Amino acid sequence: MLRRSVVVAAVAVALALGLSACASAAAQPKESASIPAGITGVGVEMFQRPWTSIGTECGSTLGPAGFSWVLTSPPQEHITGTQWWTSYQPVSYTVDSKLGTEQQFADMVKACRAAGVKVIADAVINHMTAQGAGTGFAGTAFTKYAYPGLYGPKDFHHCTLTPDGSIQDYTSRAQVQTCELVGLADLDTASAHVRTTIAGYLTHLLGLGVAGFRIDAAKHMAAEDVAAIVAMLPKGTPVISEVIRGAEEPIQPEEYTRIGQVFEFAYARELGPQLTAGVLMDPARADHVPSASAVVFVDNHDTERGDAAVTYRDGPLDLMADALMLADDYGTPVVYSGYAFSDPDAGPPQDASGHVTGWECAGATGPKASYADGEGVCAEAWKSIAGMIEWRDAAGAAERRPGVSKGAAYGFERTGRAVIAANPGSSPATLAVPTTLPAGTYCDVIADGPSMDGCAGGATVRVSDGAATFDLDAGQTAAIHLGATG
Ligand code: ARE
Ligand code: CA
Repeated sequence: MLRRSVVVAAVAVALALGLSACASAAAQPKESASIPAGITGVGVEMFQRPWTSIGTECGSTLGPAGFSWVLTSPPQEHITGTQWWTSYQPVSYTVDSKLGTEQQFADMVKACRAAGVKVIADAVINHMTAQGAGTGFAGTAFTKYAYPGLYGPKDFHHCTLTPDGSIQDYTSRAQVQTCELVGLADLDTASAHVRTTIAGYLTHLLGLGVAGFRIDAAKHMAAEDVAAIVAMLPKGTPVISEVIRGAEEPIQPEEYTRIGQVFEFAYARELGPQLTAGVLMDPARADHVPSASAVVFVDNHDTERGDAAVTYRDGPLDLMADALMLADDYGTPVVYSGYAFSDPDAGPPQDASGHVTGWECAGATGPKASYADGEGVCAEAWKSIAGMIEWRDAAGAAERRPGVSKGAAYGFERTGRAVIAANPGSSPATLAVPTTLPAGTYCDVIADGPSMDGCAGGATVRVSDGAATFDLDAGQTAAIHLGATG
């Protein structure tokens, strides 16, 4: 008994330090020599979801579906207010927010780890509040530039490059990194005190069991500042920097890849418009970071309110985009799960105390034609996504072969392992995709979800004479792999 708990504790420590021996060895990139270790497997961003809800879903949904990691919204104390973006105005690093208490956060991490799901926390470390004065969600009184126990006025940049101190010109490196992002008090991340204080917060979260971090607004901190902070964490801690690629801008994601992974915004910008135009093509990836450095997504909490071509509002196209991303051989994919809204500022449902009440995903099996405001869009519970995670595992490291098209229908094979076909057009199409899969009857894991023994769900695709023949309705995606046959 004693021995077992010692082993469990040792494993827990190893996991907390990111030393897990079984951390997806198979998925390690070949070109890893100069690229830091990162997070692998399929992730899901669960935007504004309370800790108790994520903890429950790790056991009931994420683990069983094969998700490897979950990205949470920021866990630190923030300004009060009903908008979702209060999470991005830190008041203190106390882990007590509208999403839950520190105990609830720790319990979530434990439940997720027990289900084989790592937790990546969103780290808001470039700035504190824009709001001038007030009391934070956990009761901390503050004024802009003075946050008790953490920072005083000397710890901020106080930019004088623009009339109001806010960033106006993204082509100016100095403005982007030392002026205020939408008026948010900009930390002097070159200062030793600021770096140590931030590293202390992140170390605390690692102690609660998180595996790594999204670095919010990383573009707004010099890469050397981010590197110095990350260097204070255990070696190998995965970090994903948010550096939105902007065509004419001097600061590009490539500057941050020596620190860890980056979100590659160009990925969705290439894929999304193809779907809405109904013209799918093999990816060009002209301006992408190397695969091992890239975390890719169809949309996230900013782009679903901004320039994302495809979001939950697009129903089957949203699912198609997720499926094509999961079928790809580029990057680490993260599926997005949020809530429906008509007001872009609107927060998720909250109780009188401002705590997010969360939402039930039970019964969600696929995208809905329409959602009520505040209703959860539970992509993590869609059986097609679980089917595609199984498909991705079956595809493994197999090469992505050039695709074939007929009309709007497009498909490709991961050599000898798996085939996917999608029809973003407005009329039905039949597409034969060349494949080296053995002849036979395969189960469509998009229609029926994973592991349908003998294709019990009834949706099948025939492979014969070196081709998989897909009959696709308008908007339909179908996918087959070696491990699911009729
Ligand atoms: C809110 C209000 C503002 C108000 C401000 C202060 O919306 O009107 O001025 O509060 O009171 C989130 C929301 C913001 C919100 C903020 C603070 O999105 O609306 O402001 O929280 O509560 C740039 C950054 C990038 C950033 C995006 C939003 O480079 O890092 O802007 N994304 C992250 C998060 C956001 C979050 C923050 C950062 C701040 O994902 O959710 O803001 O913590 C070009 C450039 C991009 C630039 C983009 C938009 O594409 O290339 O770099 O992104 O324009 O300006
Ligand atoms: Ca900054």
